Amino acid sequence: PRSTTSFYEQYHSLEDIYYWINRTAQDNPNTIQTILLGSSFEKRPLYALKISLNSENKKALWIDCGIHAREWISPAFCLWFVQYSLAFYKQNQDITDILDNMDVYILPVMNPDGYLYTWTTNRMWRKSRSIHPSSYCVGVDLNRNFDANWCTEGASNDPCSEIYCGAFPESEPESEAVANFLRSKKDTIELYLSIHAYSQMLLFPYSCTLDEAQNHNELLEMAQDASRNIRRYYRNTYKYGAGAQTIYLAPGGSDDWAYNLGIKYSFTFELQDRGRYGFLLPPSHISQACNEALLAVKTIARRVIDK
Ligand code: ING
Ligand code: ZN
Repeated sequence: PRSTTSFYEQYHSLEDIYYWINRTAQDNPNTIQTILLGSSFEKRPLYALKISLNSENKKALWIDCGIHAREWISPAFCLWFVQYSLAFYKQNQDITDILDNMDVYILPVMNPDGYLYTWTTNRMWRKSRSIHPSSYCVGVDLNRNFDANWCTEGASNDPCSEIYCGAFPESEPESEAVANFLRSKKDTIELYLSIHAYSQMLLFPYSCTLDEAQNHNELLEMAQDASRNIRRYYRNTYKYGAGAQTIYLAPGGSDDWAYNLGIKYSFTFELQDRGRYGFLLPPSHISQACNEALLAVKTIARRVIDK
């Protein structure tokens, strides 16, 4: 890579990401706080960063990345977002308005055990790395492990499946830690975002049923607005819609669960690309992929703030 390629235009090992989390918090003591949410099955810490530029903030935005191990662009986006927030506060109007009106919680890697496994052993691993008493197969699909029509059509109760739902809702320490934190903050968090890849879609509840969410039209307008902005500024196409209607029935997802908890603005973003490289998106594409997602965050957060 050329020497001008920045840290944020590369993928990073789990060890580097932990180092980055520490360093970022240390370097920004007045604005960034680390929060230990819990630990993974293999006992790695689950750290979230809280960006707080105004102590009287009432609203909050939550963004989680790396729920699925092989979707490397997702943790890259969480790092990108934190860096952009620190660098462009008071420089860019949109991020300034977000940070003046919301605390932001960022979980860079929800599935650290799986992420590490994709760096060492199997690049295409999706699930967590928990072991099950009754099977030789490893891991749970953390995005099927939340309590939203858990383990119905679109998930599997076979531990060997890529969409294994786990033994019961929140059976996994990673999903339990996130659910516990969101429950404890549910009155302040107004916008929930979960970052995945790939396929370029802006999805919202429901994925666990074909029924429409109560504020479906409002969510649709927000996603449509974000998709239009991406098309205008980056000449790229993002589909949008309710998950079950747009891709497939998928029960137990985090966005549906957060929505049912009472977070009425809840989205799952599927970042680049549409299949050319798939999960193996080259580092040279990180910048545009993250800028597109950032524009979607700005567009949707603006509408939540203006409520
Ligand atoms: N896609 C998501 C998945 O877990 C999804 C789609 C979104 C499911 C929201 C449930 C809720 O299958 C990827 N790429 O992981
Ligand atoms: Zn995913």
